Amino acid sequence: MNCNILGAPVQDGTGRMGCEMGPSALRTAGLVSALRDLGHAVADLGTIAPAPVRPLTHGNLALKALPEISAWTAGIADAAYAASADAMPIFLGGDHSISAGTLSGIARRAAQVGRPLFVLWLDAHPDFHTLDTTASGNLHGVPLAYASGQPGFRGYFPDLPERVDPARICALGIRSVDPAERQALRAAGVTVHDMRVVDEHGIAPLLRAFLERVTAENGLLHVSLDVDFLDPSIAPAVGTTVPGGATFREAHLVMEMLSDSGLVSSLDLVELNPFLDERGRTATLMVDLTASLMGRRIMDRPTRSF
Ligand code: 5AB
Ligand code: MN
Ligand code: MN
Ligand code: MN
Repeated sequence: MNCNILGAPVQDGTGRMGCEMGPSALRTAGLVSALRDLGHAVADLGTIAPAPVRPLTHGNLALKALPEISAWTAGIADAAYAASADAMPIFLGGDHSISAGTLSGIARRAAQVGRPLFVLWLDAHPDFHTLDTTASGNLHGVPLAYASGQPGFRGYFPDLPERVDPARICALGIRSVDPAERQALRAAGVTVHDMRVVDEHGIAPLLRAFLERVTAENGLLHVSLDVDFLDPSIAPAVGTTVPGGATFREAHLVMEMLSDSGLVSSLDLVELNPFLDERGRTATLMVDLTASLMGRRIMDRPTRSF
C-alpha cells in the first residue's frame, strides 16, 4: 500500500502544552521504518501549515484559541484532501482538534470518489461538543461534532464541503461523556459503544458488526485513534487520562481486525503528549498499534476474516 505521512503539530486545542511534539515522537519511535518493514511504500510529506489566522470572537468566553484552531482546520482539511488522492494518509497529531480538518478533507475525498465514508472513533471521549456547549473551551473536544455537521460552527470554523453522516460513525471505548454530548450523540444517531458495552460483549463482536456495515456499503473507513482510548497504565503520555480504557490486547485486536478487513483508508494518531511519556513507551505503543493495523501479524492467517 502507498502511505502518506503528514505531521500536524497542534496543541492549542488542549489546555496544556506538549502535543506539538507528537509527530516528532511518533517518527522517533520508528513509524516510517515499521511501515516500510511491512512492505508499504511510505512518503513522509512533512508538516502541515495552518491557513492564515484571522480574528474571531464568540459568545462562549470559555473557548480557547478559536482563531488558531480554525486556521489549522482549514490548512489540515486542504492537506487531507490532497494527500488522499492516491494513497492512505496517516495524520500525526497533535491534539484531537486536528480531526476537524482531517475528517473534513477525507469526507470531501469520499464524495469525490462517490463512496460513503465511515468513521471509527477510538477514544475515551466522544469529542461531540459544539462551540456553544463546551465548558472547558478546549477545542480537542469538538472535532466529531463539527465534522458531522452539528450546528453553531458556521462563521467560526471553515464551511464543511461534506459532512460525515452521523449514522456512519461508531465511537468505541467511550467512558467520559458530558451531558450535552450525551444528548447530542443520541439525537444525531451516532453508534456509541461505551466501555460498559465492551465489558459485556467483548470488543470483537462490536467492531465486527460495524465492519460488516462498511463492507456492505463499499465504504471508505477513517480511523481516529486518541491515545486515551488506551488504559493510562499502558499509555501514560496523554493529558486527559481516564481509567478503565482498552487493554494492550484489546487495542491490538482492534487493529488486527481492521487490518484483516482491508477497509481502512485513512488514519489519525492523536493526543500523544511526549512530555508526559515514560521513556517513549506510549509513542512506541502507538507505532506498534499502527503496525498491527497495517498488517503486522503474530502468526500468518489463512485468509481475510474478521
Ligand atoms: B479528547 C471534555 N469533554 O470537553 C472537554 O482528549 C474532554 O480529544 C475532552 O478526547 C477530551 O473538555 C478531548 C471534558
Ligand atoms: Mn479525542
Ligand atoms: Mn479523548
Ligand atoms: Mn485527550
